[in-house]
Amino acid sequence: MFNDKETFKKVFRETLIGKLGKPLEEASNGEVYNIIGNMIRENAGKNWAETNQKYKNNQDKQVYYFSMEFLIGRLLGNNLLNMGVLEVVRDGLAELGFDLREVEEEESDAGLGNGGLGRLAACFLDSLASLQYAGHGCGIRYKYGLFEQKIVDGYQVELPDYWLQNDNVWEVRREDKQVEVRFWGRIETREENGELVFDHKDYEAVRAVPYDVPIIGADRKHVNTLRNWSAESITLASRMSGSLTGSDYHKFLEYKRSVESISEFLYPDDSQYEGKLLRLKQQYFLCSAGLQSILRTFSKTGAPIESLPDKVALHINDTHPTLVIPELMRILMDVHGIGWDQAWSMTTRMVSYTNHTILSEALEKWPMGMVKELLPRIFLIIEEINARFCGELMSKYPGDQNRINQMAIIHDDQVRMAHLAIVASHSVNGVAALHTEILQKREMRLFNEMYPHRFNNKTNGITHRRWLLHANPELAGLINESIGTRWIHQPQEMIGLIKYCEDASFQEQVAAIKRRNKLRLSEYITKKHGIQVDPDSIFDVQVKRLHAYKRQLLNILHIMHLYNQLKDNPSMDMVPRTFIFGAKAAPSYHLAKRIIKLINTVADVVNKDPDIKGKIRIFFLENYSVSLAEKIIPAADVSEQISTASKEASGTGNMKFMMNGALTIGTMDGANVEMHEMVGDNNMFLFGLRAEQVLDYYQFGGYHSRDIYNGDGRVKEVLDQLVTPGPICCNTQEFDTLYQSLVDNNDEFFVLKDFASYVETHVKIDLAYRNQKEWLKKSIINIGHSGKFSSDNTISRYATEIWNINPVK
Ligand code: GL9
Repeated sequence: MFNDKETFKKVFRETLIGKLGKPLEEASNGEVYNIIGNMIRENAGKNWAETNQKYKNNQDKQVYYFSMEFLIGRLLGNNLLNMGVLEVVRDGLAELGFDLREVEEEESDAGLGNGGLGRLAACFLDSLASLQYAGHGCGIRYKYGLFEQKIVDGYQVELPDYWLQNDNVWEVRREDKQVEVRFWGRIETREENGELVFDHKDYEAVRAVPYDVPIIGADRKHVNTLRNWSAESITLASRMSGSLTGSDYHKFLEYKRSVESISEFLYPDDSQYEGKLLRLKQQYFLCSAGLQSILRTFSKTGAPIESLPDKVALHINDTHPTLVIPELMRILMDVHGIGWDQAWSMTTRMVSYTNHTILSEALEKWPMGMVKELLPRIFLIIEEINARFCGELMSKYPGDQNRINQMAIIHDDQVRMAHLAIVASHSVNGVAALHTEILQKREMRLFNEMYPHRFNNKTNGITHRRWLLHANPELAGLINESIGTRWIHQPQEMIGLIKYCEDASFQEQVAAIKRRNKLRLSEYITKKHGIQVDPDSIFDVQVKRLHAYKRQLLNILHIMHLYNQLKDNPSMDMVPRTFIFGAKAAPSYHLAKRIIKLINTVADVVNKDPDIKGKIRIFFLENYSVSLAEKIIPAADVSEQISTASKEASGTGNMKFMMNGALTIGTMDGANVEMHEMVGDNNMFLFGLRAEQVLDYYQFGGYHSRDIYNGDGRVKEVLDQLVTPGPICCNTQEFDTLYQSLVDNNDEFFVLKDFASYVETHVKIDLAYRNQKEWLKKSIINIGHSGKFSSDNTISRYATEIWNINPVK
């Protein structure tokens, strides 16, 4: 391993020449990326093997985090950081004439996730490895990740994300670890020694081949595994016995195509359930392959199967991998011959479940017939779990059929995955205090009554290694200079920064770093949009998935209002603002796509208007992704966290902005509530309805958005601009649906209701920014408190309170 610059240069040069057969000077950034990536993976290989050996010897309990999404992003920078060689490589490369930042740009993002849920899984993997827990990821190796977004004439266009084009240096194909997953067919039962035996006949076999990615923890010693499964066909020969005919061959090709489609692409829906057969196949494929491989590893230890719950914890990230439950029951009973009661006891001791949303449209409910046909044995097991559970309900609440209907796992010919997950887990957690409270008091009240000890909160977190040390190295450096480096391992020690919040020289340095980050982002924007950006303006940022509840619409309506004010009074006194958006909309989510078009339309009008003298600029940055987030967030002054209260389960972007010194304008929603608890009214800009109020409106009515439209001239003006010919509405009916959703359909997300207080709060931001000393003080206070949101903190709690695992010695 190269621990100093000179050794690195020597090894790098030799490897490069050896592999490429040409001198260093002729290497491209892409080739440099490839060489370094391979060097790092090979170097990590030794520690990877040692970590696995350690697990084997100690027989530590291991946790497997099942998730349909791991939004990893790029790995080179973070792996260099965690290997402790980031500076060595950066400086060494510079001396050889390469810029590490540019080299990093050569890596394609592993976009195997939609947004917060998938990114959380990736942050958790980093923390598990860094805190030296035996914790692994279990996912799918999608050939295409989340679509690439292009903006054409203001509209979103989706392109396939073929991220594996220039092969992936981080993964290792492990054919020796493949397993078989079975679909379709029928179940025959027979008796053997007085026991019922279930034979799966006429099934279709799919080969699951794992690709392992090393997850390198901080200080490089500990290396866990993210095991992503790929679906492949079994060979023609093993499928067809006897002689082949032409039609066999065609059938085989058909089969091969259908099998490979299982790991072909990631469903691009954000918090939206789509009852597609292929999605159900993906879910079972993940659960079955993952579990089989876990059990195989366990069997090699020679320990009795009954001790499995002491050695393995299984976590399901939302309901997507809920089939882990019946699949584990199947393996325990049908393969290991364990009886129902014991299998059930083992399963419930092993499985825990995180809920990530209360949006009803996200609830997974699979049609009974579909489950029964695709997964006949699994369906029988779910039916039995349901029957037993309903029996329990009947004896606990005799005669209360209504309650039983509400709680049943199978009802109305649908399998309710959340109910199955709750019933079979020993722990159910929400992702922020408010969200957990809503689950317990409202959404899952009946289950909470039945299992009061099962529910708990684990507020989300983010890895400060990627989101501060790597994304904002200058700020990290300043923190080191002021409070030392202990915070890197104990992020809560960032609280020590508070004592510098009024220190003039510290403030100046924070400001200078922010300005350099803003300049860097400005260059990026100017390159993409051909428009100059004022680095002294307030960078006001909303980046996240596009969703009605996240209210990008509120943001753009406010900007339209500001613009109207400036048109009326061009000399209006305001600090110039640069509004930055980034958001992907699910391809079939028409309303969300209209909002993107509106933002781009307003941007076009405003950015071209000389009257307003550049006081407002608006940019919609296309293809928001992990790597783009790493450029945007360190440059933000204002973080927009403006969801309808009660709707954003936690948010994690809010935490990343806070950690990078942006001030939040937000509602009392998700983790914003906990941010507010820490920093107080003075250091955050809160506005709008509270969750209680929103939920009461939903329950009891009493909100009439049309009254606000008629009563507030500002609201009327901007809404009319959406639908009457003018600069925004160019004789089309493009924005009619947006208008209708707000006025005719009573504004489900309270955009108009919160408009006035949002406008007012933005005025407060404008005033606050003018006092730079006060602003910087607030910013430093936010940074200081943000250590609490490190995923290291979150993961320690999962480890002790849910999984019962300890760091490996
Ligand atoms: C989400 C919630 O909406 C977020 O508030 C939360 O922070 C994350 C992680 O817990 O989970 N649930 C959900 O379905 N998504 C979330 O972001 N959506 C996507 O991941 C696209």
